[in-house]
Amino acid sequence: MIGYRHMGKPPEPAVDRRSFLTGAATGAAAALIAKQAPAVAQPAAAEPVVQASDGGRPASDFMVDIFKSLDLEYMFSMCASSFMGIHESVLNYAGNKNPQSITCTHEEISVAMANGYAKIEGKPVLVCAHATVGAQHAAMALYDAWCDRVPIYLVLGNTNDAADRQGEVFWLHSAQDPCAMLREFTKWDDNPASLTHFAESAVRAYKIAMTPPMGPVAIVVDEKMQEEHAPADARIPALNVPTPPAADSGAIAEVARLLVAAENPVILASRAARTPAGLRLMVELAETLQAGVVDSRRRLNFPTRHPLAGGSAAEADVVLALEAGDIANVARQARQRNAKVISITAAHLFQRSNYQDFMRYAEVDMSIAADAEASLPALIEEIRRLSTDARREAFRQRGVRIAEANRRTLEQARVDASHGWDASPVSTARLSMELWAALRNEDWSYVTGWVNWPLRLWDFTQHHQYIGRAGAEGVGYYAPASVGAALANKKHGRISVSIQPDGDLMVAPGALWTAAKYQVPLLILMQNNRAYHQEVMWFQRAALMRNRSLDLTQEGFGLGLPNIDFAKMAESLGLGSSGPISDPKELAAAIRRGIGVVKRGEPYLIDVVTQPR
Ligand SMILES: Cc1ncc(C[n+]2csc(CCOP(=O)(O)OP(=O)(O)O)c2C)c(N)n1
Repeated sequence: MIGYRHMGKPPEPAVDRRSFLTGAATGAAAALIAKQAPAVAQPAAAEPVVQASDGGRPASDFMVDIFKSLDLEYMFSMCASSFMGIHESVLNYAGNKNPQSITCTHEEISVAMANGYAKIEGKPVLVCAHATVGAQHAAMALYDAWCDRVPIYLVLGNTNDAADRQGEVFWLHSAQDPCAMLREFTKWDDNPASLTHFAESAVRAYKIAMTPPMGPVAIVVDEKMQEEHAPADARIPALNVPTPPAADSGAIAEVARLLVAAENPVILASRAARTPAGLRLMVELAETLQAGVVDSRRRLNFPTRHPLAGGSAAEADVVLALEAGDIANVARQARQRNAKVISITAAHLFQRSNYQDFMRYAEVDMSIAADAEASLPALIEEIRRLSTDARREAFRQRGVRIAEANRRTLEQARVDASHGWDASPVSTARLSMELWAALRNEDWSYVTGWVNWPLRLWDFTQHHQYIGRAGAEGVGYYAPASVGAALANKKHGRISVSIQPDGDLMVAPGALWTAAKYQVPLLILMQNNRAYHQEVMWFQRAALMRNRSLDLTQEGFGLGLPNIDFAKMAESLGLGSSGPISDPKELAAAIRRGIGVVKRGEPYLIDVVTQPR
């Protein structure tokens, strides 16, 4: 098979449909293949297993029309014969636009990139992968998306019919039920038996992925079906994404009553703001009540420097938990002091058994199975309706107290950040603040990083400025997710930045090449601590508890000796780069240079050798 990258324009005369199916080529195509073919024995051409079409368009063109109707902007994939019909239609029928094919060097990268994209754009791209092997590579990134409620739209090519499998590799790469291994952490999957079935399932899959709680879906597309003839009257079903489920009016009235009467209500949020509108609603809710917001930031749920950003559930008399994850401890402690806990989450509407991201059972006082963001408008209105002048005055005084406490917390964070300011290797606080100094007047988006200084000290005000972490904390997420998010940010003209852990980048460094190839404007600052530091800490804890030597920290946990030269690595993958930088005084100039490159529309990597965290 010839690679499209090498082909440029399709050879003339093009491979005819029949010979394409049998593996034989004619004319210029045959010459080109002969020139490029590896000198290994090729399987004998099989008999045609699909009749040439009668002149109608290939079914995969129709499939691509479906993807267009779903407004899937990109197709992320590592190429494979099992979805070659679709891929060819994307390139030659759709003109490589909506979806545009983006080459990824690993299916885990395809899915993690789709994850980052979805968290910025609020919708999926098309991800195509080779059944069995592709699904296996994609699995961890899908699990990240599952735990993080991110819509991923995965299409797995497969040769369903044993009689169509042309040799050993087809058998190895096909399965009876390719989605089986993904089923525990996908919301829905299907293996359509006809084109009509495919059309319905493709639209249904989008609908299911986008209905809160959002999540990954997978559809198998039969390799042979892609080569069928699409009937002229083939119809694309109309998409109708359901309105997200909102809390009913009785529940809203009771929640509002409790919150208005509370002396010290606190709002907990983890994935409450699904959209920019959700962030605005969160601000409206907090300001209406003058209640503090504790944001565990699986998304940006609240502006980080808002006077009400912060608080403590441990002192609250009413806790309102909005898509808040693990609240079992909060609920138990609240129960002990007669405080009330209200939980609103769409998680109740869809759960599976084996992978237990639902965490400990929380004994809350009100459990509302609804999407938090969709429930906020009615809740805010009801709080306003119930608030008397006297209550509003009490809210105002509370707001002043909370703002003062949060101002002190911010001051403390500034003091904490100054420790080791001139240290070499560079402190992660210095790294973060040098980056912030260069960014603060730009339109920016912090697309990755688990260093928490930016969230403590930068002024995040907009939903797209932060996308949260890996849902399942799987190492290997950050680099590709940041590339996907930066690709989504590109058309908005935003500067995407990431603080990239070294261990994470080593899982999927191919993401850098994709960033370079498609000119993704992303500034990557390495948090190169030359170790899997999280696990170093676990090792130290284990050894200390056993009163044994700590000297082995570099064995199995270190990423130094040999030190990885990330600047050279980036350069070899097509990115501009600087470093390694160990002297903090060199940082500002390198960051300015990097931002200049990113503003030209290209990625840039600065290797910064840092303190562990
Ligand atoms: C796929 C996977 N394998 C192993 C782990 C265990 N683990 C958690 S953190 C970590 C180290 C990550 O190192 P790095 O990305 O360099 O960040 P650092 O801890 O050094 O800040 C590892 C290996 C994991 N979370 N995911």
